[in-house]
Amino acid sequence: MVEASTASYGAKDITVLEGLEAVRKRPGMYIGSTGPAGLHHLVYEVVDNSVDEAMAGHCSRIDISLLPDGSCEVVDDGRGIPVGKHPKFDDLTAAEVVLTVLHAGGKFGGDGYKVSGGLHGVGVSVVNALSSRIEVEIDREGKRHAMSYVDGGQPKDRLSVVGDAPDDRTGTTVRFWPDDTIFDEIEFRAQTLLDRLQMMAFLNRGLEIRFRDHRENTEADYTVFHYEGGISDFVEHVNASKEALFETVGYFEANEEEQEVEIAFQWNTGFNGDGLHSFANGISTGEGGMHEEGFRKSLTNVMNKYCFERGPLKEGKDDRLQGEDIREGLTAIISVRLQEPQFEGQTKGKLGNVSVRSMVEKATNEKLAEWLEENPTEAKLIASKVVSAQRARIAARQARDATRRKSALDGAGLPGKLTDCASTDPEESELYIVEGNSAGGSAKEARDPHNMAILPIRGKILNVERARVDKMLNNTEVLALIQAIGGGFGEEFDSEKLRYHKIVLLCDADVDGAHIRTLLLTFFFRQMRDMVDQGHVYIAQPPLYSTEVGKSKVYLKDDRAKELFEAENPKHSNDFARLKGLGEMDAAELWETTMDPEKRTLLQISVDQAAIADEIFSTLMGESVESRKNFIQSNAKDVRFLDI
Ligand code: 0RA
Repeated sequence: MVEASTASYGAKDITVLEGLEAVRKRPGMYIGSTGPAGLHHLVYEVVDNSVDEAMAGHCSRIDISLLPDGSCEVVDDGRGIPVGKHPKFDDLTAAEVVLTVLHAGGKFGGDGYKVSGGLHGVGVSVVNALSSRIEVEIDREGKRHAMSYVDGGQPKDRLSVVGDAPDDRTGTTVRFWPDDTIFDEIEFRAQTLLDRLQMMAFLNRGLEIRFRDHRENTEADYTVFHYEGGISDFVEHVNASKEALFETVGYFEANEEEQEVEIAFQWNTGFNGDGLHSFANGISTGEGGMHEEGFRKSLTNVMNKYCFERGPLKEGKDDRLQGEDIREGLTAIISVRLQEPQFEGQTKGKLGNVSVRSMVEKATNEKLAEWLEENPTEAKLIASKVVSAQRARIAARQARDATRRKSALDGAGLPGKLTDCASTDPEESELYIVEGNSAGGSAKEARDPHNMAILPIRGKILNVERARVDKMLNNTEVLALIQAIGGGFGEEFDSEKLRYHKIVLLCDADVDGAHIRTLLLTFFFRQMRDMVDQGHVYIAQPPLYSTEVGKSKVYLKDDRAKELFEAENPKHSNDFARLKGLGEMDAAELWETTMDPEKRTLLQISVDQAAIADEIFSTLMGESVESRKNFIQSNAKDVRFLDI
């Protein structure tokens, strides 16, 4: 036996390294990309393993640190990765297998976890494969064990006991240095990590997740996420910047043999219809799926039943409520856990397991109805809110029909202010939304008429966060936007019908410009969400400075470009002019600096974590002046709409 296993060790060892080599050859297959998203994925992959320990009831705290040497350290107080010999790889300890074999994770040994998180469940071995160095410390059975790998999985120090575990503690520490030959960039962005860690803490009630950024300040304290209320606290958090319809957060849960669901909800006085956020095994399901279907169907039935039985709707006289009437102003979190989640759809963000639909539908049928009975004051407030939403919808439909007829009369149904491009191929077509008529004029003159369309926008468009659909449609600027873009809006929005695949916002580099840009982004986020998610929205970057060099003008994009220019031209003596408005450039300059595809820089807008983005948009655009002030004060350095 011993001989056989020793003989086969070499072969197995090679298989192991081949596995990691495959990850290094095609990182995208394992972590999605080698851009920022993939880089941050490494952290989540390690943290997910600790969260799995927590879900199995063995871990109560996870500490994540970004360290000055570029590494990231994750410490948990779980059981520690097992350190004994692995039954299948007889020369390797279990811990070494976890670090070097793809998909080994916590699954081996037969009695692994009941349900496991993990983005795609690829495991810590992938992090090893994509790190220039990784160090693992395991406190278990009274001893501290350590091992390390370099260059994407080459063993440096094999697992050995290095001392006693302090106070008999158990737990795992993983510290890794992302490989700069793999990733485009190896600098972590703290806010990206914070957003996701907070979400994980909400989804795992009672778990304490702490984060500190020691890269610049080794004194920096932990940010602590710890929610005894779990997803109820999540709902409260999302609604914090809105005006709640009532104080209570509703909550119910249901468990079946191999799957479970938790739902928390609260209505606010706002009009958004997309406050439903769902998760499966702790992973955001932004494209919805079976759990959302079950909830929506039951929610509509339960509320109709309530409103017809208890008022204010009358059988035979009133129309049935539609789902959207009920979801207006609703913030709800659905979290399901199940054995083998099937993630489908374009971004793998849609839950496909059919059994989940009936579980959620049944649970909501029973428990939401019960909740309405037990909370009559809240139930009445909801009933009157959903019925007024129903009335607004009917009024909006009439307004919409009227505008449809009007635009049919207008011919192509395109707004008069639009200067369209010649091409009818959306893929190559770009729509520039330009602040102000005079800049609009320059842009029109500057553009490439083949594929660039120009739509000037006057002043500030309506703040859609606060306005209801019927009002919104009476706003000419908003109407022009909807008609030009071509995919409709709201629930009916269809990105297949987009007339342009690049929607480029071109605003002044001043406060008003920033405000208009925020209003436009809010509008797109709320009413044309797929367009944002699919990366069709961009921000143009007109230069901040200009200066004269001899007879010609030089434009500089930002402060950094200005510093570089100054460093390279120490003798340059002209004062720099700060460009305030697009209007200060003529058509040729505008083309040269901002629109020419060969030279321009466009920032692509992405919205990663919808629930958190939802909250930020509400904070910035909603009713509560106080929370807006707080947000702007605490994020003054970083009020950007990228990666939120
Ligand atoms: C395999 C089996 C067990 C735990 C783990 C892996 C484990 C992995 C990681 C990664 C980071 N922290 C972790 N904590 C635990 C089960 C342990 C047992 O049965 O005692």
